[in-house]
Order: sequence, then C-alpha cells, then structure tokens
Amino acid sequence: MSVLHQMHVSGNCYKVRLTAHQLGLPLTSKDYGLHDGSTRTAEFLAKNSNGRVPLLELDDGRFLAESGAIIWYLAEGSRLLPDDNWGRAQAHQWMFFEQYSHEPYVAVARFIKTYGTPEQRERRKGEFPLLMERGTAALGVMETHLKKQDWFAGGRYSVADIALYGYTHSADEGGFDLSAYPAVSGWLARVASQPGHIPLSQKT
Ligand SMILES: N[C@@H](CCC(=O)N[C@@H](CS)C(=O)NCC(=O)O)C(=O)O
Repeated sequence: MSVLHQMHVSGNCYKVRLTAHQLGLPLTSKDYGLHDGSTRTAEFLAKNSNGRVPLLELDDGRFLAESGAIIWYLAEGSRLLPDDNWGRAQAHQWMFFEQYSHEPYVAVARFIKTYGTPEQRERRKGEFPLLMERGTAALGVMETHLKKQDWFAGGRYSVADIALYGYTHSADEGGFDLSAYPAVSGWLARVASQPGHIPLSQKT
C-alpha cells in the first residue's frame, strides 16, 4: 500500500487524502511534526531532497513530491481528470495559480496565525500585510471565475477543485473573511457535498 508522508493539518497533505479517499485508493500515512524539523533530517532528505511533505511513497519504493503532482498521478484515468486536452490545460492553469498566487499567501497566513509557535508568530508578524493583500487578491480571482462557472476546469469537479479547496476552505484560520466571497462560499459547499468527501480532520 502507498504511504503518504504528511503533516496532518497541512492543506497540501489533505488534498492527497481527499483525492485518494474519493477514488477509493488505499493509503496509509506516516506523520511528521510541524515544528520538530523532522522533514529536514538526512533520512527524510534522502526521500525528498526538498525536505517537504506531502510525499507519496509507492509500493515499489519510488517517491513523488508536490501535492499537485501527487493528486494528478492518483487521479490518472479517473473522473477527477477532465476528459479533453483543453479541460486538462485548464486544470493545470488553476493548479499552477494555486501554487504561485494562492497557497504562498493563504496557507502561510494560516500556518503562522493558527499553527505557528508564539516565537514564529512574533517573528513573522511583519509578513501579514503582504500575505493578506496577495491572499485577498487570489480569493478575488476565484470569486470572479466562480460567478460564471460552478467548477474550475472541464465543466465538472476535478483535481483543480481539490487543489484549490485544500487551503481555501480553511482560509479563515489565516484571518481571511470568506463571507465576502459568496461565489467561493457556494463552491466550497458544492465541493463538500461531492461523493466520498472527507474533512481535513479525518485520518487516512
Ligand atoms: N509546493 C508544495 C509545498 C509543500 C510544503 O510547503 N509543505 C510543508 C507543509 S504544508 C512542509 O513540508 N513544511 C516543512 C518544512 O518546510 O520543513 C506542495 O504543494 O506539496
């Protein structure tokens, strides 16, 4: 069975658990601490030289890093990938958007505000104006899209929705007010009502 190396509260790791659960793919997990440097040990760096989770360990000993790459790999051949080339290109568009314009702000604000140590919160409080400005911009881009369409790519629920759901649904933990985004809020409810949905708190 594949092993998900993870930090349980991480939205990036949740994307993988959610995808696997919705596709009925068995997964076991190995948990790492948020503040103990356990993804930076020589043993872990031999598995992923980037020192980060999620990291998927396949039965044959191969390792795959990066949440977007992992959920795409798991979803290959399933309903969670759009059918045609244009739909898949749209999925990539939104997954790259998530990694460059959304996650670095929405997820980092959440980490510092809700999961940071008191020392981290104090040391990094100067980052908040930029995190809030850029995170708010990303939520605005999502709102504009979702006013016109129910899903991000291919006309139905896909890995692009899972990638964006990971940190959008928990954006309030970063200090973002989701009530200001009615189309995003409607989409969050649609995602949560998909078959096989699990909350972030659920273990594999
Ligand atoms: N782009 C990566 C980001 C991975 C990432 O930032 N992982 C964090 C947890 S969410 C981590 O492993 N942090 C531990 C560290 O940097 O030492 C992805 O989408 O998987």
